[in-house]
Amino acid sequence: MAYFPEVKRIQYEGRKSTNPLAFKHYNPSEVVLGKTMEEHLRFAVSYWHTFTLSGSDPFGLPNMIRPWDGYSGLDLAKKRVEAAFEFFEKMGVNYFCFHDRDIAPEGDTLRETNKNLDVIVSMIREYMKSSGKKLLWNTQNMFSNPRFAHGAGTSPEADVFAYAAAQVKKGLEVALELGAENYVFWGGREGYETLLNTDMKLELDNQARLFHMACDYADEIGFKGQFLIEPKPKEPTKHQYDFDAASAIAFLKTYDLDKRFKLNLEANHATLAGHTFEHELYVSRIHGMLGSVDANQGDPLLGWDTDEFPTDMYSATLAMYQILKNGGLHSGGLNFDAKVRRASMTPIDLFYGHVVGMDTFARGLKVAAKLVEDKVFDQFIEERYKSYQSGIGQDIVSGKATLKSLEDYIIDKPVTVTTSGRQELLLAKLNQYLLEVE
Ligand code: XUL
Ligand code: CO
Repeated sequence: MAYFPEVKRIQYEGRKSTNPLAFKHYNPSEVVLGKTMEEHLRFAVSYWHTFTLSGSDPFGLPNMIRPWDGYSGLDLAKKRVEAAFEFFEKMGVNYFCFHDRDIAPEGDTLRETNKNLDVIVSMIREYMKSSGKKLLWNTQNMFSNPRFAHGAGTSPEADVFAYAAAQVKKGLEVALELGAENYVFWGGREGYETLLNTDMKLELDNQARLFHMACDYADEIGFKGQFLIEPKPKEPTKHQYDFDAASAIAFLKTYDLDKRFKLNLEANHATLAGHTFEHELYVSRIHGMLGSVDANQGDPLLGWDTDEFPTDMYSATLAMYQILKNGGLHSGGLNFDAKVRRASMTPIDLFYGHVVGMDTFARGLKVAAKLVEDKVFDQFIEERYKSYQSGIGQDIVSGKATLKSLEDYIIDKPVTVTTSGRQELLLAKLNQYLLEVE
């Protein structure tokens, strides 16, 4: 059965195409800087936004019109799997991502829930085998169920911690079975609402204990995927512990987890933290921790996680620039943690959303590659820091200089700064590349 009969396989038709169901920039086999676009971009579909969520929000009831409407329980879960693999095929996307609860319904006990999960996981495994589609990452939903109201790994209740641990254990078994290339932890409610009732030190220690248990269990069962933490500053809690890349890295280093984890950076989480997307990618990259990306965007006028499909070419270009500087995403990819707007309720909107997201990043890749190739910013940056390559600057970076030696050097020397940072010039160059790169 075709769940999306109105759509054929989306093809690349080039910049001049007027077909809304065709790529204008994403040409999977086109080679950019020695790799195909498909290899660079490693797009993934988010199971939750595309197949599970219903359009409900705090003010409105479910309203999405979906070909699996009318089914429930495991039957619904099965229909969604069938539809999902048709969608991946038609979109030409090779990867997908899910939370455990996206793919199968919960039962009354964890044992029952795991049984439901097993049914759907074996179905997914068969579909993966026949289609060649791959799991970029899976994760556990430890934020929706009422038991996680105070957090999961950071819950004040030991039974909730135990439940979370068992859920992670099962998640890792699923990851192993489906050959997940990464395994994600997003701390949905791992944070606090008020310090008046919170033992932050115990919560952070416990969170780290859970992560260490996950590493140990992965070793025990032979799961080799990359562990990722996905930072987010707030929502649903007022303050989340993995606030941004810098705080997640500090946490990982404090608890001796930095060799096992990298980060999954999401554009809309970056902006919620008051950073640009490229800032978060840059911070992770220079610490060797840029693992994967949740490609979406927020709305500058709204203060929450709107998870829109990425259409901002400026941001996508600067993101791809950081990714290229990282030597690519390695086992990571670009996961569309993005949903169509509530008013875009028809199935075909799911295709429009992915087409524009993929084209935005494909175009970003092309422009970023040219910026890298032409060393547009590198040359300027090298020149800007030239004073550290010789003389006193070299003494500073080599560790030879001391406060005393620097005082001796500078005490009688007048210091003025007259070299421009040339920001306007550099932004003009960026615009020129954005508009003119073929
Ligand atoms: C929530 C969010 C999650 C994670 C996975 O803001 O981004 O969907 O990507 O749990
Ligand atoms: Co995300």
